[in-house]
Amino acid sequence: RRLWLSYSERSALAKNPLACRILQLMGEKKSNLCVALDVPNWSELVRLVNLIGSDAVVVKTHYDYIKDWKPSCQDELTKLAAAHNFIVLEDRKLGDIGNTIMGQFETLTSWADGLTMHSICGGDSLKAVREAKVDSRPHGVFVVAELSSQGNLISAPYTKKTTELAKEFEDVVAGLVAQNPLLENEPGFVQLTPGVSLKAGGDNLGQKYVTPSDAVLARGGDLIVVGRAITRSINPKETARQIRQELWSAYERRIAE
Ligand code: BMP
Repeated sequence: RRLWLSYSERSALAKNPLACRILQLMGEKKSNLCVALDVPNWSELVRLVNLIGSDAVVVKTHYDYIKDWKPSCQDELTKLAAAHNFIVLEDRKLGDIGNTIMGQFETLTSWADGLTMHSICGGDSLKAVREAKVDSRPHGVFVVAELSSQGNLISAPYTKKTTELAKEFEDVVAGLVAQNPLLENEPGFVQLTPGVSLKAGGDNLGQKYVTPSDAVLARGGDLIVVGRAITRSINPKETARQIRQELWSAYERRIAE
C-alpha cells in the first residue's frame, strides 16, 4: 500500500522518471516539503530560495505570477536548483487539446522539471505529453484530480476518471494533485497536496487549509505544498524549518503504523 511504504522504497516502484527522482530526493533530504513561491518579484523569489531552498524537495513556481519574469530567470532558477538540490515544478495547469499541450510541454520543460496539468481534455492530452520531444532529464506531469478551493467544479466521477488516466499514462504521470488518498494501491505515484498552513482555515478567496500533519496523515499527501504560510511569515526560514519538521514527523508516524 502506498501510504505505508517509505519514499525510498517507493522510488524503485515509480514508472515515471520524475516521480522516481522526487521520491528518491525526499528520502535523501528527509523532507516532504514543496514550497510554493508565489511572490511578485524575481528578487523576492531568489531571496526566499536562498533562505529555504535547502529545506524543500520541490520549489513550485507560477512563473506568470512574477511581474518581472524574463527568460534569463530560467537559467538562474536552474542554477539555484542545483545549488540547493531541489526540483522545479511549474504549476502551469495545462489544459488544452493535445497539440497545444505538446508545444507547451516542450517549451516549459526546457527549464521546469515537472508541470501540473488538468485532465479536462482527456487521454489525448496525456498522449501528447508522452509524444513530446524533451531532453533526457527526468520530466513528468502532476494531474489535478481534486482542488483545495471551496466551490470548485470538480465532481467525483471526474476525480475517478482522472485516477484512471494517471494509471493508463503512468510513464508520464508523476502523480496527482489531490486532497484525499486516491491511488492507495499505487505506490509509484506521488500525491501532491496543497492547501496547507500552520492552522486549519482559509483565505478570503476560497482557499481552504488543513494542518501539516492532517495533510500527511488524514489526506494521504506525500509531497505537501506550502505557500503563504512560509512566504508571508515574519521569519520564513524558521517557519519553513518548523513546517518541514511537522511534515516529516507525520510521514514517519504514517510509515510506522
Ligand atoms: P498557499 O499555500 O499560499 O495558499 O498556496 C497554495 C499553492 O498551491 C498556490 O500556488 C496554488 O496555485 C496551488 N494550488 C492550490 O492551492 N490548490 C490546488 O488545489 C491546486 C494548486 O495547485
